[in-house]
Amino acid sequence: MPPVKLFQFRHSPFCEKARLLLNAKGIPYVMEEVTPGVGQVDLFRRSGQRQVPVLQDGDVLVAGSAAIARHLDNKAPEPPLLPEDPQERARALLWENWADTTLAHGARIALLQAISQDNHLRKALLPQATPGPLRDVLGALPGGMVSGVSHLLHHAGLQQLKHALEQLTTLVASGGPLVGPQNCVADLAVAAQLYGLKFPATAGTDLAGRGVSGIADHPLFEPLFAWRDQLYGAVGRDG
Ligand SMILES: N[C@@H](CCC(=O)N[C@@H](CS)C(=O)NCC(=O)O)C(=O)O
Repeated sequence: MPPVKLFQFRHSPFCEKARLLLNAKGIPYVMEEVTPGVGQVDLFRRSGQRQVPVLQDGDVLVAGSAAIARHLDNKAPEPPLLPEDPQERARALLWENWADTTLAHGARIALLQAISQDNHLRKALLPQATPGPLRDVLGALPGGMVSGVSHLLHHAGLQQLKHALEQLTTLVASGGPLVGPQNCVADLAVAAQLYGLKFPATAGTDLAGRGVSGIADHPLFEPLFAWRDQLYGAVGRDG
């Protein structure tokens, strides 16, 4: 049986989520980097949609990180990504949905702004095949500048993100999982969306430890990123 294949953008948080899920399951996988634009046309032909991550498991193609999580639980029930207890399960699914939508949106805005202000971050991220958010940055950065207006537009979103991160930091202070069993999909989905806020070691030496200033380097959020790094260790994604 050939290993499963993950079609991905290296620095996409949703692809990081898929990689964390595969790691948590202990399922070996190979990665295929999708070229933004042209590669997505090919992906559309195969999967009927143009976004990554897409998982190929034999003849089956699964698009989207949540669908991938459900697929992996069906494929290999142990260890479960979702709790068995119906109420815990519902909680985990709500957490996953929040991470994939609200947290993802806030983190994306924060990273876009950080990239516009941080030369090193821009250089480290842009030479690679550019993931979705970064393609947007290219469009939004005529001459490498972001207008004052877009800063104002993003301000409320950034504040909301910081508030959410404060609550998360409080919740993980005990070191335990957010919901259910260890390495539950809720925790993995949240951890994945922290990717660009403070890049983990898996992002490579150019990026590791960097991220959004005011978040990556703020002592208030240290326990949150320590929790994230511990989770990476627990699923064996710390190299
Ligand atoms: N809901 C999807 C979101 C996936 C997503 O937003 N993927 C982005 C990369 S972070 C993408 O493929 N963007 C390219 C595009 O939209 O054309 C999931 O959970 O996997």
